[in-house]
Amino acid sequence: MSVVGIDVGYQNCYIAVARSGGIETIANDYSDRCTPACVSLASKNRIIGNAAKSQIITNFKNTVHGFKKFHGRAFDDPFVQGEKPKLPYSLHKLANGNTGIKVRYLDEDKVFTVEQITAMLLTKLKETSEGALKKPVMDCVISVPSFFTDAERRSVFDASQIAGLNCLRLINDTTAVALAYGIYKQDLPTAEEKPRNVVFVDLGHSSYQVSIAAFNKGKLKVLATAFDPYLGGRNFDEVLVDYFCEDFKGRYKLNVKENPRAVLRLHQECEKLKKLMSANSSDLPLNIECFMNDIDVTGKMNRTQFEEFCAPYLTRVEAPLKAVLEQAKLSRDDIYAVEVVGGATRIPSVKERIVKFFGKDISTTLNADEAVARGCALQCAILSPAFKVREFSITDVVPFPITLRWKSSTDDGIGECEVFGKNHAAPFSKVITFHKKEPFDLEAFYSTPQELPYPDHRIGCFSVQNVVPQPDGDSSKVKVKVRVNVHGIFTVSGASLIEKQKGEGGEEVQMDTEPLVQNEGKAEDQVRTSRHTAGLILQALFYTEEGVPGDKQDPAAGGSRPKSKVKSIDLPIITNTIRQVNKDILNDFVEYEGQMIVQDKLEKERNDAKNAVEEYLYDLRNKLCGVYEKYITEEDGSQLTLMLEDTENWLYEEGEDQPKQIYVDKLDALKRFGQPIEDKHRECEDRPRAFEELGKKL
Ligand code: ATP
Ligand code: K
Ligand code: MG
Repeated sequence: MSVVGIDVGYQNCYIAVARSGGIETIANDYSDRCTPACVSLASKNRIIGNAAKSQIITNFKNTVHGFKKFHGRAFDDPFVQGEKPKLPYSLHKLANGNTGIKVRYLDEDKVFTVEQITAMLLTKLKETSEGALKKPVMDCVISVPSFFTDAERRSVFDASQIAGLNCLRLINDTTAVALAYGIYKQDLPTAEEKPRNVVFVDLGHSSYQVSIAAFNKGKLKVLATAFDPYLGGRNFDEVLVDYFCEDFKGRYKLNVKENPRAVLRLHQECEKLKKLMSANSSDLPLNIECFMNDIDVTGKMNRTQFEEFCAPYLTRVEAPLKAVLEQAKLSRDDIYAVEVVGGATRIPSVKERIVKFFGKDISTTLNADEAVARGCALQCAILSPAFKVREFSITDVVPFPITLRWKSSTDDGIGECEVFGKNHAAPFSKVITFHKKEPFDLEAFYSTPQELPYPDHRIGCFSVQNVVPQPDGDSSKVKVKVRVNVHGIFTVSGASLIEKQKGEGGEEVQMDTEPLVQNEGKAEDQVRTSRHTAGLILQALFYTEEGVPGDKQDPAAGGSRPKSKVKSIDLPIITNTIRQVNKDILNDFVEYEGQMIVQDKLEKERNDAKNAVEEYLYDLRNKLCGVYEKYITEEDGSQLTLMLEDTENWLYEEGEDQPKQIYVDKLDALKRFGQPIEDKHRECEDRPRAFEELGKKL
């Protein structure tokens, strides 16, 4: 069983694999370890990754990129509406209000969900890893931005399922980086010593994430995360594009913005220029031939100008650095190192600002592009029973506080309780006790909509079913287990009704407006194998230390339940989470993805069959005027040459687009003539050689 880690970036994806020798990143069929997050739909197949990137300009309406931020978002979401006019492809409102992507595929208009598009990308990444590893790949860990909300995480998770992957964990980008940093460190402080605090900074193409992790031997604990979800390399590209659009309007009288193809080309050139400016402070040229209306354009810029134009974005580098320190209640002196990753941290001014803020040099001991994927692969190896990895426990944080609301059954009031505060440890389970006579709904939402980089603060509704009063008419005690799971997703993972037994008497009765909230030791997350035992004990200690309002001992929770007296009945829960498609639709997507994979495979085989005809034809023709010349009569030779010419013409006309079998037959027909000549040639080559060998033996 192989395990892989996948960094699905807004622009760039990386795959890393755990092998006995360590972690390696995998190169794709273009010998590139970076696979562009790009999917192009065509009339016979899908083109994904590097090949799709070269379709961005030629097939712009059907080449989808920059879709990562559409996960879990409504079509009416202000962010989506803001992006829409800038996109070369069309968005479409789905029946459930989600964001769909409209393209031509197999000569039909098609709308795909963002989960389907990401699944296509994941399918490609899966195939790349399977090709490199020569075995099936299922188990994986996928990275997501630390600020992704539940809807966004569930959407990415669904995409992994559509692609047939078994995602063991959605891990936060910066947590993956922290793991890749910490697991190899031999000199971390012991459990008793003060932890080593390290800041991780990731500035990618679309977002900016910062976190602080505290390291001790064998463990890392994320203390806080901060972010600017809308700051990344793409903003700097846009500044350059806007500048040159104005510049070209003045100097060439071109209205670039109304020509999507020109805008896309300008984008690509501006990104190149931006990267060059990172290494070079002098004036740098921008040249595009035949840009618009057959006009060649040129322009120039230098780093000082760039920094001036981008100042509004560059000043945003500091705020999350400040915020993360404040949340972690640490000062700059408490920071042992600042590790930066992500492509956009290569911009000198970004680096300078980070250095200046912390008053210390930044370390770049990690591979800025691959660290996230490597961390994902490490996490996958830790979670997989197939691997033995150095013991290392990871505690992450909840990025936004979560509140539960329920309707009281005793009066018409609404009950509410914040179940997970900001930066609460995750994954984590809690048990809440209610006293109810009838089924009830729990609504979960983020408590602080104003700090959410997402316009909808709802998480979902969880209906606890089959609740009945006790035989004596009293309320029943209902224990509900809520958790932020290993993916950072909130769930109501279980509910049970505790039946009073005869002669029990004296059972404490609680008002259901003030439910009992209890922490629970980590249940299923880390117990996979015994090698985690030490980690588990640390975790358990940590859990009981952390007090929660209303936390009292409840004899029925946490394993020490008195035997015989209490009978507990599991209650079904109906889960209705925001923006998530139901299981049936998801299954349809799984099936459809399978069909598209088959279609791509057939198309590839068809193309291979066609290429085989072409290759054989050219090869034979070359040899007919060369090595084969003496094995064929002049007459036969010219007849065969004519036949090859016919086939070549056919390939460019009628034969351009035929079913696979036609090409296979064509090849056979050619071989019927070619093979005897080849055989004769081989025989004559081999005969002297055989004599030689014989001679040696004698
Ligand atoms: P995200 O993390 O937002 O999902 P991503 O992971 O795809 O995005 P990265 O691969 O980390 O993003 O970084 C890509 C960005 O880094 C692009 O904007 C790219 O132009 C920029 N970048 C890469 N190299 C350089 C460089 N030398 N100078 C400036 N910017 C660079
Ligand atoms: K990336
Ligand atoms: Mg990234």
